[in-house]
Amino acid sequence: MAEQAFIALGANLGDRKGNIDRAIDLLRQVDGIEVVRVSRLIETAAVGGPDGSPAYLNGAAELRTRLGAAELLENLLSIEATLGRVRHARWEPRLIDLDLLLYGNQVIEQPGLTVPHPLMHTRRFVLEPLVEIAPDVIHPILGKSMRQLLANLS
Ligand code: A4P
Ligand code: MG
Repeated sequence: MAEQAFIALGANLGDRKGNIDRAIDLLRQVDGIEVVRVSRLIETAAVGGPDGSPAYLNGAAELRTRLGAAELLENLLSIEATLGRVRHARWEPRLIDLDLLLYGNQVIEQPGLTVPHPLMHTRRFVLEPLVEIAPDVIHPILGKSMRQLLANLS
């Protein structure tokens, strides 16, 4: 019994496209994760973070997975570490950022894991790629489709 999940991919340091491609390759190698579809990558100005943060490449991917949400996030964090990400400050530039956006229609609130991702509906850099692969998927708390959420960002 597999669950459909969506993740966000972002990078604003180093070989941004290379980092994202490697993250997707590593995801494909995880037993219990199938990468169904990856959006195009778009270049976006950094939102928040230190002054002068470089532009991001952002994308989204659809997964099917037998892993639970917490286990899936652990895999995302471990792929970030494999790619050399070191955490210092919130929203600082990073080689790779993998966020769990949606896990089926589940609402999860536990230490270290909030799903849907709490800021996803406010961010164009998340919604634009997501709408390309999941326009009609409904946000389980807001009850709106990804397409509607994007349209609501004036
Ligand atoms: N965590 C809890 N829920 C989740 C979830 N659903 N997905 C915890 C991923 N992680 C989740 O994240 C901190 C902790 O959140 C994780 O250890 C995990 O246990 P982090 O990735 O270390 O911190 P962060 O990414 O700096 O902070 P945060 O709040 O995740 O920020 P965002 O939302 O990832 O934003 N501008 C552009 N243009 N493009 C971007 O991609 N990204 C950010 C970071 C800022 N500005 C950006 C972009
Ligand atoms: Mg993050």
